[in-house]
Amino acid sequence: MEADNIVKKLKGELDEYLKNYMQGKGSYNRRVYEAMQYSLNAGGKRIRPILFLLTYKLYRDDYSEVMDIAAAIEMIHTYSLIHDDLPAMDNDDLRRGKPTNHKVFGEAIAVLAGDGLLNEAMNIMFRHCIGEGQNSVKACSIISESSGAEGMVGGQTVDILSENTRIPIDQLYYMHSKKTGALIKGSIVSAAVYAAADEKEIEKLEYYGQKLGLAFQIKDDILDVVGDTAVLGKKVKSDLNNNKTTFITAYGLDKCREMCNSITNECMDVLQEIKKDTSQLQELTLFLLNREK
Ligand code: GRG
Repeated sequence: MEADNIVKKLKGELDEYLKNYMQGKGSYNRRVYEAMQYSLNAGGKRIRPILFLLTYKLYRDDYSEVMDIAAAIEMIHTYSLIHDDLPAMDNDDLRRGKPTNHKVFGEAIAVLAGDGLLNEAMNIMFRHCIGEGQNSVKACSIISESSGAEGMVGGQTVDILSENTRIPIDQLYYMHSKKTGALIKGSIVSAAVYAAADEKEIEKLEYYGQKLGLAFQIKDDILDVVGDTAVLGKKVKSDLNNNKTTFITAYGLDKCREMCNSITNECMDVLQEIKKDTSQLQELTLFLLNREK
């Protein structure tokens, strides 16, 4: 219960930070900020920055000193959703319960809004690192790499190339470990590195991040089949309609539910091995397993 309140508090603080961040920015270019704000403030769960802040909080009390990096992570995630929804990619009309960015602002501005968010995230991280020590640079480099061609962009590339084909299981795991998993794992590991956790604990958190990313994706595939558009805020059966190989097409719904449970248990086990109070991360892990959106 207490942990739940902390997660809510962090989400509230992130929402506030992100809402204020773009306020009053721009002149002739104001439209791109409007498009960036539109998606940024459309009601995301803020899972990745919350994971970053909770991990940082295992080792350091004052998480407000890294709130800007947490916001940068959410900007990267939001950019990826805007681009993923474009007609050239998944061609979706609904995201976070609202018309997708290109439906409101047009394709050209939506592309630019995504680019703008990614660049703004990098600006924030560079500014943060000026005058800080090596750990801040290492942490921001982990976040940047997890978003790039060896991370999220790489996974999305495989996803796009896999439409209308049945891909082998190892390629499915590769795709998701990069597309969804990399930024989730990166959010956790970067925070531990920044907070100077010891090597053994960073390894455990890396394992936790990897497993959590996998459970998150399997759950996402389950929700795509059994979820409710009104609750999810996005179209369901999108994978089926785009003729994609998913964990559901590979293993079936029941097995996926079983896998989601057992991988979540692995997450809980490794969190319990860490000699810090991981109760807030444990709560969040269970919340992700049981989420309906
Ligand atoms: C365009 C480079 C590029 C990458 C896109 C994230 C992504 C890669 C695509 C989204 C497609 C998708 C539905 C992936 C499944 C997992 C996922 C990332 C779900 C959305 O994240 P949530 O549930 O969303 O955290 P909110 O809206 O709560 O932030």
